[in-house]
Amino acid sequence: MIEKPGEPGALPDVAQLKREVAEVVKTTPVIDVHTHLLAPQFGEMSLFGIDELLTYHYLIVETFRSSEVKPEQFWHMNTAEQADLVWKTLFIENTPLSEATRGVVTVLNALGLDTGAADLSEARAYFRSRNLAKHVDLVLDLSSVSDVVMTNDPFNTQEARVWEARADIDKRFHATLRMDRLVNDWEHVVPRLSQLGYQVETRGSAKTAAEVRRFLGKWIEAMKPVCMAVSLPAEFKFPDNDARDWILREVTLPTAREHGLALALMVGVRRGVNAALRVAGDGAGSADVGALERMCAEYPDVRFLATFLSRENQHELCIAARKFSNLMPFGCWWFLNNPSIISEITRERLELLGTSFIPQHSDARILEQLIYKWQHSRDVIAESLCESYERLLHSGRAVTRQEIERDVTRMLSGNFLDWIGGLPTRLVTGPSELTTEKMRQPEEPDVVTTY
Ligand code: RAT
Ligand code: ZN
Repeated sequence: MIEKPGEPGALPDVAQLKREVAEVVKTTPVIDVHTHLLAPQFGEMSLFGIDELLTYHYLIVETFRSSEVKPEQFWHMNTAEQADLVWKTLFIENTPLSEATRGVVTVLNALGLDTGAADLSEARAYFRSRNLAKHVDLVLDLSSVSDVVMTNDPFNTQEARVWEARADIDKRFHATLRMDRLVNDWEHVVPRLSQLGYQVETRGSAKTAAEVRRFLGKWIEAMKPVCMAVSLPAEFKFPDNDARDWILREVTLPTAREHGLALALMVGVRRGVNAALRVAGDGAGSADVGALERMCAEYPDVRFLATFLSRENQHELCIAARKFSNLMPFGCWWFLNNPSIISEITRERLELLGTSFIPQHSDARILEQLIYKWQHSRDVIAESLCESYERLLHSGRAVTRQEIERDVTRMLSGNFLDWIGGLPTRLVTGPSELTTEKMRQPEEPDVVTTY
């Protein structure tokens, strides 16, 4: 039943509406649909603590801007030395005003640590004293994150060992089968697949495509991913006449179909703009949203999640989503994950799409980042949503607390659950089918993922 101003449950008072919206957005559990976190069972790949927080690549670039240290010097330091330098440069010698620096302050504050400490000794002692399992519970609780979607590269040998061992991975952590190497680095992937025993050749053939699909099928069986994902360059075209187009058409999209997996496209990255900065050296570029529209039109039976890195592409993405019901916009990605831009994008999406989008993901790489990324984003999402409810009120329709809860739940978890058809269960069973591949995994060199 639609509540009118004055009817029971309706919230015609703006101050009260603001309080209710803020509370609902703050406390509604979220499924974090794209992170680089790994469950504790992944051992040292599962990052947490002050040294990792401070050596986040977003902060490394900011340190270069405010200190004399050159990238080569920085990369020669150990993690603790790097963290000390970042702390001194960005938090003591400068005021932590940027989004990434403020994030560290939010985290320290939430954990009851000194946000203006002269050095890192107190914070280091705190994290050393933590039991990881309990710490994960605390962080998920403080961030109201119910489920974390990881990024899993099937070519990462270190990670592969955990999947092969069929470890009992924390059920709140879900896999994404990341396709970047296959889709964007086909030439280097071919020798690797051959080494693993797949009959593939650089010049795509039906046999090669079938073999790569067989490879992905095994990983899907092992990881039970919630979806597949790939980042694409700003110049991405579809259709195109290159290896990427072939892989997408013959491998990725048929795999999405066969396994009923949604495909997340993250478009607009320019990798290695300044290669000396390593993981911190990527940039952004405006992309062609038309390429995504053409893919949605050609593959109406595949569900796409999409995010663009350039601010300029956001409006077109909303319009594309209005045209294709197999397209779900998600998140304010990477360089867009700042309050001013989240606010703009969320308001634009609400105006064009109602609640039929996923407003945010964290992209967290270090566990405690969940605290700040979600706290900061929720504040802005609440403001944007409240603005929409206020306009609606002004037009003559007051909302109820139940409606607010329904809307927020839809955006923070419902849309994603619908899209992926529910969260899969990873059953820990007998020996993995991947064991045969394990025998062939080269011991050296390890492929360490940067995705
Ligand atoms: O936001 C990030 O941390 C980036 O480095 C990327 O990893 C990006 O999110 C990606 O998934 O490619
Ligand atoms: Zn990411």
